[in-house]
Amino acid sequence: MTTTGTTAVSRTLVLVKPDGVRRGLSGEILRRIEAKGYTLVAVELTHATDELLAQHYAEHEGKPFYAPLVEFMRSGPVLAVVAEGQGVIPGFRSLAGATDPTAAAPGTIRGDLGRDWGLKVQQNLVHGSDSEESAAREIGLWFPNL
Ligand code: IDP
Repeated sequence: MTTTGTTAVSRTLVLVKPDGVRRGLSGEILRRIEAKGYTLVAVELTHATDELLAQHYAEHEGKPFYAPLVEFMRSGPVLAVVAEGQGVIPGFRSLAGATDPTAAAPGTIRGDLGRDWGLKVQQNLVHGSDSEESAAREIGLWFPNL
């Protein structure tokens, strides 16, 4: 038997990216988060600024997909969400599935709902923090008053 051993309650930052909002999938994505048993702590529809995105994606600066990624994230509103629960950081990433929607397993958000649209950047519907440190940093960026 394997276990992730995550018993602590933590918080993660989820973004429904512009493709998810545009395609009317925000409700379905929130439904999956709640159906898993996580609690929604904050939800805000927002149009991200270049400055916010530069901070959010700082680790990817210099990579070939960085500029198209930021441009895509600026192409429409984003639904920013803080979700809370036991093991929510790895748990939401399991719900989201692999980065590439074509490779993402069925049953996951990206596997069930995402597609490879043949563009330069992967429009993969959602972002989820990848560690405790990232979650704290990203929640501070998107929800400075939380
Ligand atoms: P993640 O969102 O699954 O954590 P990251 O590696 O953190 O994936 O990349 C951030 C975002 O950058 C991805 O969600 C995707 O939109 C985009 N991206 C990552 N790798 C590539 C790539 O190789 N080509 C195009 N876009 C990419």
